[in-house]
Amino acid sequence: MDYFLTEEQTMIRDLARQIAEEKVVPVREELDEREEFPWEIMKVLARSDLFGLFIPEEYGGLGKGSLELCIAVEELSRACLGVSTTYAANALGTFPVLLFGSDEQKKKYLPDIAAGKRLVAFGLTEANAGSDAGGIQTTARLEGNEYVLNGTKQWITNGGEAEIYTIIAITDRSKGARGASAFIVEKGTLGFNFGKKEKKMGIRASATRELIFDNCRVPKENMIAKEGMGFIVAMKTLDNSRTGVGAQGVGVAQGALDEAIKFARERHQFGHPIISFQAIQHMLADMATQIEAARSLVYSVARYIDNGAKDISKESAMAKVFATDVAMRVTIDAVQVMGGSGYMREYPVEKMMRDAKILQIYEGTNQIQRNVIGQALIKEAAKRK
Ligand code: COS
Repeated sequence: MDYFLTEEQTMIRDLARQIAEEKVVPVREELDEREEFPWEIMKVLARSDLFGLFIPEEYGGLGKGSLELCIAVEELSRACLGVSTTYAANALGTFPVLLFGSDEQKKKYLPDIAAGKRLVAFGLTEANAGSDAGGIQTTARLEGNEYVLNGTKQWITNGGEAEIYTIIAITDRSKGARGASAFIVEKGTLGFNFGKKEKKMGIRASATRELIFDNCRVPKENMIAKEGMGFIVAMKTLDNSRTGVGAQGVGVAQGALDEAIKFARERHQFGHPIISFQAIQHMLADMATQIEAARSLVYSVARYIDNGAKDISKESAMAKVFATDVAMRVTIDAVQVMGGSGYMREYPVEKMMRDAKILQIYEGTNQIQRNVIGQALIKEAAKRK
């Protein structure tokens, strides 16, 4: 379907597609096999200005919005979700500064982020605070002109590789969700260390590590927004990034459909290419229809955000939950269409299916997304009364 992208949006799509096809596809299997962080590809993305897409021009970026970011993420995801996760998690980590940072913080950090010189990671999750984000235990205690951080963040994408970390920690436990605050912590700060690299089912090119804070002192100026606003910073950050996870779903599903169609045209059984059988055609038709519906929703929500919508929680949760459930179904079906070959590592759909699973889990499980949508429906109904 033609989404009537502008000339610039089409250029961004074509550029990201070209990088995906020329630089990502040839190495994705090896990156997955070796669980290797895609530094070379990150350098290519940096040289192509793709890290600056959503960063305002005054801070060295291209000043584009959510739709452009989604388009780039979709194209990278079509080739490799491990690579696109590294890129998208960088945006996730940047949103707290972009949405709530002071002018000084933006001036200090955004130009390097836009240039792809320094990667970013977002630290919210802990061992006992996953879906229950309000249950975090990491503390930040004010001592003179510094906050002293103690605690451990778990499963942090880009952990260890990123230079800049946006961290949510408790500054006043008695205040519940209103007692959390957000901080910028730079790699190399005394008392800030990393756990071992996690071994994952999929997205194995991306790096996932613990962040360990042991009396880590950060200057007071590194607090993002005001004390007590950390939970809001985290929720708004997730509201803004979840559409991008939806775009990852669209991308990986499209990649899997492309592979399934290619295979079905080449594979012969009973004297005919299997694509001539209605059983296969119906599966491909369902896959294609679901992908188009997911893309339409993701692009619509991205445009909604770019047009200045204030409350985007429900819509971004819808884009995330729908597109990522589609991604799981479509990648499973791509393996099915390809049969025994689909199950073999020789073909990329096996990896796509493993990779897709995380989309239903990270940045809020799909059950949490349904909770967010449900709560919004209740609020809307109460307003109408
Ligand atoms: N935007 C602004 N404010 C929000 C918000 C949002 N999207 N969501 C919640 N808030 C506010 C609420 O209005 C409430 O404010 P008050 O204290 O002033 O009433 C406060 O934050 C607490 O909200 P709530 O009571 O709904 O919090 P819960 O502890 O019930 O948790 C969920 C809400 C489950 C939605 C939240 O914990 C969540 O998103 N969990 C998933 C976390 C996640 O995505 N983790 C992924 C790891 S990061 S990659």
